[in-house]
Amino acid sequence: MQFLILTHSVAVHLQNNVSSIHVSPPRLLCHTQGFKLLSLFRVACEMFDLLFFVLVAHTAYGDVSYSFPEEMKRGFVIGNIAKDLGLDVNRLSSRKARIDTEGNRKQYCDINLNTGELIVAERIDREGLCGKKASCVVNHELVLESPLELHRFILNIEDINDNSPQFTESVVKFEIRESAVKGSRYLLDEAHDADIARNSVQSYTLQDNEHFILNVLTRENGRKYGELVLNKELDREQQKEVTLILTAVDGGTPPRSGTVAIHVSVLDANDNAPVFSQAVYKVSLPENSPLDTVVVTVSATDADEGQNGEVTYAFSHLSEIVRGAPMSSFLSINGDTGVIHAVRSHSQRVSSSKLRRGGGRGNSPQHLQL
Ligand SMILES: [Ca+2]
Ligand SMILES: [Ca+2]
Ligand SMILES: [Ca+2]
Ligand SMILES: [Ca+2]
Repeated sequence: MQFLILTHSVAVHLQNNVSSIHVSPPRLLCHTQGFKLLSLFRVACEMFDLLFFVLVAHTAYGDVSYSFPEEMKRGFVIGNIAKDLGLDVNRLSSRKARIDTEGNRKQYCDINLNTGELIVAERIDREGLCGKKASCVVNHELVLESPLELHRFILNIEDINDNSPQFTESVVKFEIRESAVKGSRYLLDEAHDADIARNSVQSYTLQDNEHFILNVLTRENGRKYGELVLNKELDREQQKEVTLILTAVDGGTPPRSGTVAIHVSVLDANDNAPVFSQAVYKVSLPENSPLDTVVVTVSATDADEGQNGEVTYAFSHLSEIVRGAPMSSFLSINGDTGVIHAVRSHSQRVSSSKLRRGGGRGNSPQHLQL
């Protein structure tokens, strides 16, 4: 048996998705000559060979990776790749050192042949390159000639907080009935931030206001969103609209934020009864007033909206007997205008007549005492 020294064998080493292909330095191979070895010895010999092969590939070149932030200017020094790979800086030019990319990918860095430094050649936008991926890795190769050497290396692009949280719309509209109870919840749009991890949306804040508080929730994927919670009931008659500003904040240093306006239109509920302009209308009528004399015009208003605020007039409980006849037989009211007429001369003999019972649209009517 003898050990032979072989040169320029090609070694390939794969580890952690990083590969380094190079012409290996001289390595020892277990070789037989002149006599037959026992098979056991041969196996041992081959194992030794394999172990040595991997060891050399790993320690002579290893895998080089560089981490640096996105958006660095051209010329930014990433690291000294010649030094890191143990290459002779003085021979970089003569060996035509150059950076190659895999496939058609853009070349993001270059090598300074005088210093061996790896420099940024092209602006790198992490969001454009990797989107929401947790790690953003770009593979490049350093190629040298005479003899041919090829070193793969990794650029690990770190996120910077260069995007603000944004809402899809600038204004979000809600219609909430004033009868909504305290604790009612209204889902809010999520804000998006193109950055990742801490640099993406971390929290929301709601402008201080009388009616709503904000509840911030986290989805299974870790994304945060909010909901409005009614904390004090609305009153359309007091305030028809509520405008709030919702702010999304990321966790960068310094933090960035984005806002959306929330417009709440308060819808009506029939929570007001008509109210007469006077609690009591006192009218004096001459005894012989003719028919259709206008006795009085009553007026009531209702603070609600639409049908809930429409007022109609009618008598109720006019059963009091006056001069042997019910009070209702003396008076009639126009349901729309509130004008009350005398329906008979007060000098006439009283007879019974029917009057409508009082009523208003919507909720219970208010009654008027004449
Ligand atoms: Ca970014
Ligand atoms: Ca951000
Ligand atoms: Ca009403
Ligand atoms: Ca109302």
